[in-house]
Amino acid sequence: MVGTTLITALVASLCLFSGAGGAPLEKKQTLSLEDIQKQALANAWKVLNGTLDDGMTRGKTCNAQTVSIRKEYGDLSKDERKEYIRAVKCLLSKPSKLSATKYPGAKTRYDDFVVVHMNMTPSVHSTANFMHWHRYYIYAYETALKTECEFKGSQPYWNWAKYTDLPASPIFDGSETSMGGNGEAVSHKSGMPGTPAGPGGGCVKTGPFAGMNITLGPLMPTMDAALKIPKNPRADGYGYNPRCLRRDVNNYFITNWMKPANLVAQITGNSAIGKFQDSLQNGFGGAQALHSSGHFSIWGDPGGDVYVSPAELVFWMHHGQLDRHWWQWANYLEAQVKTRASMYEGGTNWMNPNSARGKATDPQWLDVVTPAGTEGIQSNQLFSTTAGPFCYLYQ
Ligand SMILES: *[C@@H]1O[C@H](CO)[C@@H](O)[C@H](O)[C@H]1NC(C)=O
Ligand SMILES: *[C@@H]1O[C@H](CO)[C@@H](O)[C@H](O)[C@H]1NC(C)=O
Ligand SMILES: [Cu+2]
Repeated sequence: MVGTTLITALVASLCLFSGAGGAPLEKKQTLSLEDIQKQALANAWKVLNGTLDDGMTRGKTCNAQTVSIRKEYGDLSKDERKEYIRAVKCLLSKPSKLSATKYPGAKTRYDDFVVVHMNMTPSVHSTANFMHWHRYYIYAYETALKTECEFKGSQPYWNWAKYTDLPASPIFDGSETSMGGNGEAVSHKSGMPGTPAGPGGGCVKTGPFAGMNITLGPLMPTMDAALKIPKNPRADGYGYNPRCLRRDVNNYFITNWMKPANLVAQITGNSAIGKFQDSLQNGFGGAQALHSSGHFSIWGDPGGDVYVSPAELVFWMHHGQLDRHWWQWANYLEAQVKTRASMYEGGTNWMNPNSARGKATDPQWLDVVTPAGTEGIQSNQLFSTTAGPFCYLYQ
């Protein structure tokens, strides 16, 4: 109950200073995750409707009629889920646009996304552009689904705090409307000291993606070495290494570190973006970090591999939630919307905390998965989900 303790402490310290202006602060004490979502959405609508200024310049093309709403996977209808699955399968079946000599492991259009992430990993994690680049990256994926595979919906997300039994959730239940089931139950140890192994660990053999192979990596594997996952023929991980998609979907992280109170504490306890994004990656108030906890809730190969993780099909729903969490933080306090929209803080290389400071004008790159007309787009165009190239809100 780390999160609850923190909120109690926060509330106590707020009360000390509340005085005459106590009313708005009292409201804060009872904020639930649902309240945060409700407030964020209401404020984001005001921004879109022009009744609240977030400091961004936006054209008229993104408006109440054109904005798309990203939903939780479990809130999609079965037909909507099937349509998403169809589009993902389509990307998995189209040929790669990369050089076969440089990237022999990249066979499909989907693999192009994995290579781009592998190439950019050190410059887009624990850096100033962490949230911004990944927002852009998910948008590129959603755009490819739409423009290359006629996808009719919006990119769904996985609400970390929604399920208490993740393998049984609509995302992983192995039904025809899931993203494939958990990996087969195989005896194995956890790849992370101090954590229990999950109930899977083997190949995904149920649902629409049963029997699927991945081909790139591994580069930074986190599974038990006894599982003997084959090494990539090349040191850079770009060689062709066909092997089954493995998962170890587990409840350890969601039940310990991703409860509603953990999410609320992380959002309400970090008012500057530097601390907000650092604690998403390094943990907050004694809890494991939400970002890595999401990855490790799926685990497996490549789910736990920071470089190759987008080859895990649910990567996009996990990072969709990360993007939503940031959007909630940026929007849930009306008086902070303008300030938070343009906050930008941190370095430019994950291995070097003293690397050059990121600037809001830094260009961001996506190589062969760049959506048309967005080459080298600056971070400051990626601040709002309804400005720059984006036009979406979260339900
Ligand atoms: C913004 O516009 C939409 C669509 O017209 C409407 O449904 C919504 O209530 C408006 N929200 C605000 C906060 O004005
Ligand atoms: C998956 O990879 C294995 C191991 O290389 C191979 O035997 C199998 O034929 C591949 N399956 C598919 C569907 O490509
Ligand atoms: Cu990443």
